[in-house]
Amino acid sequence: MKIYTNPSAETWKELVQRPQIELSFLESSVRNIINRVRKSGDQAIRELTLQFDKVSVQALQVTPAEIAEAEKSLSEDLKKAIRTAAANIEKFHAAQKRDVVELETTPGVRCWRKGVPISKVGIYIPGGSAPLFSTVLMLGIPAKLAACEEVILCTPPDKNGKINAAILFAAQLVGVTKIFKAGGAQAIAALAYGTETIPAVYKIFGPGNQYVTKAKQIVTEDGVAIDMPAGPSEVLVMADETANPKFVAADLLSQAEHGEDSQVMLVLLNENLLKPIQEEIAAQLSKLPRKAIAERALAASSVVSFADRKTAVSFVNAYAPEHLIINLKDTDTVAAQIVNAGSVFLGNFSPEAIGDYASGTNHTLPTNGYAKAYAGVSLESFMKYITFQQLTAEGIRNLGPSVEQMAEAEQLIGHKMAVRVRLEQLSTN
Ligand code: HSO
Ligand code: ZN
Repeated sequence: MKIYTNPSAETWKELVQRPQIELSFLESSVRNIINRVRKSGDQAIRELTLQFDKVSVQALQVTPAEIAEAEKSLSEDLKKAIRTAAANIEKFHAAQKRDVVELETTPGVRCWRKGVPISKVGIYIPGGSAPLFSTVLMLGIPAKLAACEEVILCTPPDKNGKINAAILFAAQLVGVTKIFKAGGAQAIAALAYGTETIPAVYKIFGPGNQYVTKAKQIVTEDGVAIDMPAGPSEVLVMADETANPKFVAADLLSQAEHGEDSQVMLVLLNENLLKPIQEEIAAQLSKLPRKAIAERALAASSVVSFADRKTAVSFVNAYAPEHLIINLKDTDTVAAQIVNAGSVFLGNFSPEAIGDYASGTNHTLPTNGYAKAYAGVSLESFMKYITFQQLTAEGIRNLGPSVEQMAEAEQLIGHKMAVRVRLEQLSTN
């Protein structure tokens, strides 16, 4: 880990910058994949699955028999744990339901806003070395609560043409409508444009590698919505002498094991903590099966130490971490000053891992500094809000003249007339 002590504000811009590894051929190869799927549908998916996932699949849709078999293969303990997590995620997201807001802005002018589900949504779950079935819960549960009619899940098959059993169990548990064996940019293209078997959706959710992320960006050109621009996962831990070095090290490592490109940042308010934390990292790292990945992520990460708390908080807000863990003697005071973060974990007993799986909050969060302007996935991400209005004769009499004035000033006489014809009729009655 690189160490910076009281870095001056001019250097922050560089310190908060996440490494950008945009491959030059990325865009053209992703566009090429998308075009193939648009042209040849399922056949293109099969060919690309053979090319990238090294497996030949005939039926793209997962069958009820495959789901039943997956359920049977899982231990009761794991199923129970998944149900516990699902119940908390459901509780937290159900509480985000909003009533219709209705009010009279001017006497006789009634306006209201109603939330309606996005009827067709797609969930992408990456494959790879750690198939994240927890993400199925994080996206499938709010989709169900929002009452989306079609929830389509795509995930790449393994070398045997199978899908991870826990992914299938979680998908079934949360009521995903259809599951398809398709991964990468080709899955995003299928969800955006549809194929013979994979239905097109209006909004696509879920994490993925650079190809998936680029594909999600490209399909937005055609009006398909996406959850948010995604990058590698991140954590920033703030610690002072009240933090437990063992816990801090474990939290940093739990993030680092996600991938070599994971972003790990330690902000210290007491430099004496550095040594014990480093010792803990070394001791715990040696026991991790994903040691090599975590090691590489840590090598690219930083420790920033500040003598002044206010400056430290400003730095954290400038970094805008996806996950923020605060282990300070004045955790609550500092937490109240955080304005840019995806999700915040307070005190020594609130590891990010709990939020990743089971506390109830969503783990699909803005990375790469996007927390300055974006929020994590919530129930609202699966809804849209339609506004309505109805005016009585009294309403248009009250508000019409203001609109006539404004329309005339914008030189839009047609607008003025839409009001005038009504006011004239009312004055003749
Ligand atoms: N930390 C990841 C979520 C996750 N962790 C899933 C474990 N499984 C992004 O928030
Ligand atoms: Zn995680």
